Amino acid sequence: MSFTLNPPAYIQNQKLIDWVASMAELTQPDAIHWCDGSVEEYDALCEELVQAGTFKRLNPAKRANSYLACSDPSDVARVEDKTFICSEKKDDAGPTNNWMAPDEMRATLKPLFTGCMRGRTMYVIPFSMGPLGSDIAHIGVELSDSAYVAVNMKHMTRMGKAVCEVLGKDGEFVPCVHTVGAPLAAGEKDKTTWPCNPDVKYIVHYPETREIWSYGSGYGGNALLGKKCFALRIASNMGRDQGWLAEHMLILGVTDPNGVKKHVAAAFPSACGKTNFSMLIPPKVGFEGWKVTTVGDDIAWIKPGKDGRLYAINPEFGYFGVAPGTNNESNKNCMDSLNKDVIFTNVALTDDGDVWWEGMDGAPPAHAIDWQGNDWTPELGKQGKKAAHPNSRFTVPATNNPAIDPEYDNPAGVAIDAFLFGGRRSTTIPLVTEARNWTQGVYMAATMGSETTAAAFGAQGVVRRDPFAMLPFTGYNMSDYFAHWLNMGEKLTAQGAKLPKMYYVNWFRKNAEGKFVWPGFGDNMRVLQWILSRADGATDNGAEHFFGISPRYEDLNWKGLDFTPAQYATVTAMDKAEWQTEMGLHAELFEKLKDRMPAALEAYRHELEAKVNAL
Ligand code: TSX
Ligand code: MN
Repeated sequence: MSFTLNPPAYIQNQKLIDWVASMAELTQPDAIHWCDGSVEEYDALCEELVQAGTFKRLNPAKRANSYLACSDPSDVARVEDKTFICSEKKDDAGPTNNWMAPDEMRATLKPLFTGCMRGRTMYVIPFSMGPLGSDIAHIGVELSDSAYVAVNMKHMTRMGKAVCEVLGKDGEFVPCVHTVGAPLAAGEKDKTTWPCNPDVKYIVHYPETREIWSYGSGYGGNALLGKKCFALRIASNMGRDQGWLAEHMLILGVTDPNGVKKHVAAAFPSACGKTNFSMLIPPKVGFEGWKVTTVGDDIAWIKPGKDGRLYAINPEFGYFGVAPGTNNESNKNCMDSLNKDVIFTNVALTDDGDVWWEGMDGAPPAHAIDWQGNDWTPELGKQGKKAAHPNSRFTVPATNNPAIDPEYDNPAGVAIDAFLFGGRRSTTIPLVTEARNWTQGVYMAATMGSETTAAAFGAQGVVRRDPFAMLPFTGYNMSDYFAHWLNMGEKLTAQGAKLPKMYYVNWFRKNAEGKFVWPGFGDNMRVLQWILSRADGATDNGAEHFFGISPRYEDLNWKGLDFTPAQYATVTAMDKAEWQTEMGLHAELFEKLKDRMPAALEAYRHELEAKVNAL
């Protein structure tokens, strides 16, 4: 080998050292860089990326300590059709995942990974998902030949030396190997500022051996392996085996004027405004003294405590959020988080060295460089040409959020009082419904659907089922995942624990003219207030219907908002014909998942169907 392994003295874990040695032998990098997670290291790597042309340094007077990277046009999103769950048995991956036998996948990947890091540096990136040393947290180590990945991992996770100290001599870690899949011949230089493999991509998970192998992409969830790959796909397997939950949920805290604080965890499919909801600012009028704080915007790891309550941590340390549509109206706290220390990917560059994206406040700039390096003007914008890619992103530490929850780094997590589930539905699903019990809540989450928005992802306005917002992220059989949720409920109930209540919400009902009726955003606080009153034991502020319990008009706080009972009727109406269609779609989903579908859910589906038909 042309390099020396040379691990720093603070790395005491022989298993880690041996694994890095064997992976270096396989991938044959020119050098190995053990990331310590320091600011000096971050600055040096960013400078290297600037020199390589991958990063543009933004104008420090506009965006302090911030950079813009623009990717290869072929490498702009997660690649779900190249994402595999390689369990020994196909049925354990289930009908919603791509599957290949582990032996076959290993044979496929072996030649691809052999020499894949030639001409590049292998970064050894130790990271903790969750507060250091928390007994809900877990450690991973990512090997990557991308400095872009290393600096993004510093924002997105707790990364570096301190993690190695927690790992100690015999701590366990999830091994994650990532390559852009673009080895260089001796003396060859990159011809592009975003090396990747436009033709071959694999995002591979071995759930039984808890390994992640990623080939060919440098983007987001394909490359920052702590996030979707570890914290959801592998962790969902760990949670099933160990009795906890790895969920695609935001976590927020709500403090009332008396200083009483509660916490909710909420699962929404993509394009429903999860990050916005996690940073919600309550209306000024009617909610004096109320405060919402962010624990996390994307992922929750949730574990029963000794008292039987469910405690949640955010395994991440930063936000990797979609830029377009983010502005001071939709998410002021997020905009304020983005004033410094940001890595932007695939947004537009303005002439004064700042960034811009569609849906930012104010008028668009008269001229910008679009994410592909071309001149852009508002005129081109009117013709439909986007300055920022619709999936363009910001990466920023969560500590930049002015509304970060004081408990965000508490190793014990926060106790969850309510679970929210919700998709984007222009019809059928009312504003908010409380499930009468755990099973009915699991059914609501399991049958959750959302209307597609981005034309890039197929037809618009079609309802796609996305159980628990976990369709792309459950690392095992989806029906087994439902069973795990039911089991958790049963186990905790048997221990005498009081389970969080579950709610199905929908901010996206439209009227006959196709206009959104519910104001959404900060006004969702009105729904949250009702939910928390229920979680607190209120029982006389709702009306029963076939699907659950919803607030009557007079049960919500309308102070400061002009919203009529007629408008309320449009966002809460439940139509028999619509629900018959809905039940038909539930039946389709259950047919697909029938092999291991828990009987309790199938029984409840029949019960619900009968109630709908009797309306
Ligand atoms: O994030 C959203 N939330 C949650 C906020 C806490 N969005 C944006 C979704 C795309 C990511 C929403 N869009 C929400 C919402 O509650 N509601 C809507 C629909 C909507 C859009 C615009 C308006 C109202 C509702 N306002 C006007 O038309 C003025
Ligand atoms: Mn997500």
